[in-house]
Amino acid sequence: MKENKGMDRREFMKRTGATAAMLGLFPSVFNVARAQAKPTADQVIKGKDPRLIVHNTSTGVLETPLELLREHEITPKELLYVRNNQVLAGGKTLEPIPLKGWFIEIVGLVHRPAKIEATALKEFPQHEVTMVLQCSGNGRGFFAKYSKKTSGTQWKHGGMGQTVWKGPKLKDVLEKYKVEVYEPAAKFLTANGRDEPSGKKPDFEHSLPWTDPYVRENAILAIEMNGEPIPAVHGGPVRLIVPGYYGTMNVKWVGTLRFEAHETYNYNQIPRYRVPLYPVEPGKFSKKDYTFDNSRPNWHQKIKAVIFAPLDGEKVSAGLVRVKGVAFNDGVVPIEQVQVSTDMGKTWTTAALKPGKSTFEWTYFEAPLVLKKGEVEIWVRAVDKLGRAQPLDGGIHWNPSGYEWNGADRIKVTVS
Ligand SMILES: Nc1nc2c(c(=O)[nH]1)N[C@H]1C(S)=C(S)[C@@H](COP(=O)(O)O)O[C@H]1N2
Ligand SMILES: [Mo]
Repeated sequence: MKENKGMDRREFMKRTGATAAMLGLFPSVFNVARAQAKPTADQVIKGKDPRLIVHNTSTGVLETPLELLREHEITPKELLYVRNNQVLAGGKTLEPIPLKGWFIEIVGLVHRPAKIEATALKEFPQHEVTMVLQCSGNGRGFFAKYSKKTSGTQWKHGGMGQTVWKGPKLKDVLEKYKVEVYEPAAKFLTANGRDEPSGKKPDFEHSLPWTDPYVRENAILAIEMNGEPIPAVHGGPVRLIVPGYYGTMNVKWVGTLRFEAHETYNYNQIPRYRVPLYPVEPGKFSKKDYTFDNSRPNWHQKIKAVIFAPLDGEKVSAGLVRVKGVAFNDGVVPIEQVQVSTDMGKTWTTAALKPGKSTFEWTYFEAPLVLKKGEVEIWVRAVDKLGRAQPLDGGIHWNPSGYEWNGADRIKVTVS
């Protein structure tokens, strides 16, 4: 289905304003309308909270400010960030899309290709997972602060949320329909949604490693989010969910699943959504330098901690200050420790942890600190049970598109 792109509100105001001015009609009225025309989140995606940050009005890219994100253990659909590279026709709403009439094709290196109507997914045992959904561009804006600015949406920390997904496991569906994936030839699972690019850009799709047990065992063909049919904008009626993988790999509006020997050559798999395998000099290495051998896709999420309180720039009273936030990784092992420093990393205090029910969830941390008057920097970093930690200077992982930011979180507060 091709999306009828339509004009966004600002464009509309500009054009009608221009036409009106040309004709000499009520120019003052149109000028007022033009000044007020920056659309709010609810005008970009129907049902969203107007307090979300609007990054892109045409496809719909919305960020959740931390002061709203921290209010909920499960991010409500009205507050969850949105990242659309392209949109399903009629998909810019929180309303659901019916399962009936929605088909998923399973093709490629398989013995029996299958075409399944989404209604059949309800008949399988249902698996529910609570997990962090995070854009691999989340935190991209910090590369500008610690290294060199990169292209792309300058996300702060709000390109993430905690979500609950439910549906049958992909492996159960494959078994029931006797699909029989040819192994070991089939090394990648490529998912393509029914959304289509509006312009000349290549279609959005991604390949995941079928050799990874976290894909084979945990992949879900989700039909519910947060206990309801998936809102259209979040990929309903069926979304591929792979806990622990970056949001981009959780392909929305799933229409086709292909088993293949090679990663897709699609523009969104290479050079987009990749990072170099070795450190590169900021500004010297560019997107066109990526090959399949010198880079990898945004698959497993890197370990990260984000401070929810106090917030950057906040004024706090001297004395006891509770530093709070969340830490998470790819869910392969639990978070082992979250450490907090107020002396630029010379000494560290260990925070108390409250893990989630599964390793794919946020682990909450809290550290009581005694702060003296003045400007104070608070640094936080997480370490997991595999010893994977956050770099104190996240800028060391600079990459041309600014993916996978995971530097120690550093905020400044004024203590008075
Ligand atoms: N079909 C499709 N799936 C997609 C995308 C898309 O544009 N089309 N965007 C991806 C990206 S980059 C992210 S971060 C997440 C965002 O999910 P959300 O909008 O539900 O928060 O969806 C991913 N899945
Ligand atoms: Mo993303």
